[in-house]
Amino acid sequence: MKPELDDICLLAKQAGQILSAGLGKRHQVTQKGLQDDPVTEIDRQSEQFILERLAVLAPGHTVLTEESGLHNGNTEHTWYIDPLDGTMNYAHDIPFFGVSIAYAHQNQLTMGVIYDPMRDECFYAEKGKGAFCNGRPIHVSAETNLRSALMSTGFSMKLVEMGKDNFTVFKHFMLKSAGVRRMGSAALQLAYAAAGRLNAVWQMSLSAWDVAAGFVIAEEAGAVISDLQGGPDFFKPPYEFLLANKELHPILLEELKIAMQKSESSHEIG
Ligand code: 2AM
Ligand code: CA
Repeated sequence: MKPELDDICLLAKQAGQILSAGLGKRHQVTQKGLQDDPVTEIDRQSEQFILERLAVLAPGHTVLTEESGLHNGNTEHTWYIDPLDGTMNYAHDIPFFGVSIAYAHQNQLTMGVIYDPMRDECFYAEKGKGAFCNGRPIHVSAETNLRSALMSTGFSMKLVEMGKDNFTVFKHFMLKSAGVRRMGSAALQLAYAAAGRLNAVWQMSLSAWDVAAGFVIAEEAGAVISDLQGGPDFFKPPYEFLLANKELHPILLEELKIAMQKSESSHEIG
């Protein structure tokens, strides 16, 4: 049995209240290996709460969470949980972070919820039923001109480890678009693209829990998502993707190819 979307929205909101209640307090910030991958006690409290509720709402399902990893269960039903997306912002009292919860049935992402507790905005979607924010339908933007497009991306130390270079691509799009944001919450940037606030997003390396809910919501809002070569296999490691409306997506893909060639040739010189 799968839970209702309303139940998942309520769960994300309750977890979000744990985050907002803890904001501004002193946190025990520890690093999970890489220097830009912090975790606080609030990440763990939010995750514990979600796991306890899911055990009731979705007993026996498989759950993958950021902080405690894989909880084996029925593989027909899989949940992807980020209990606090944007931990670096959170640990610095920057009020831009959220909770991200996604559900996949037979390995197909079918429900996604992203909740921003600071603005009380709940973004949600179920496959085939449209995307919404607080009850209002949301859509990707209609922007077709790269020069006017506001974009967003992220950088992670993992990229350095993987020998990938997002700086060349970042510079390329900075010069060609209306600007590129680095918002610090991968999930909320996807929700913002779904709501038409951002015109495009690309990332070179994330994790399943960062993107699963955002992919469902953005696709239901009309987004075209591909891997960085334009292929359909974007929900798999390293979770690299390009997301935009259907007019802008092919334009960005061409630019991305040019930028990535520049990046490769700069490596050859360097
Ligand atoms: P987090 O806050 O849940 O860790 C910041 O650039 C965004 O990328 C955040 O959504 C953050 O998620 C995610 N992020 C940062 N470092 C990461 C890493 N090493 N692996 C996966 N996601 C990461
Ligand atoms: Ca997190």
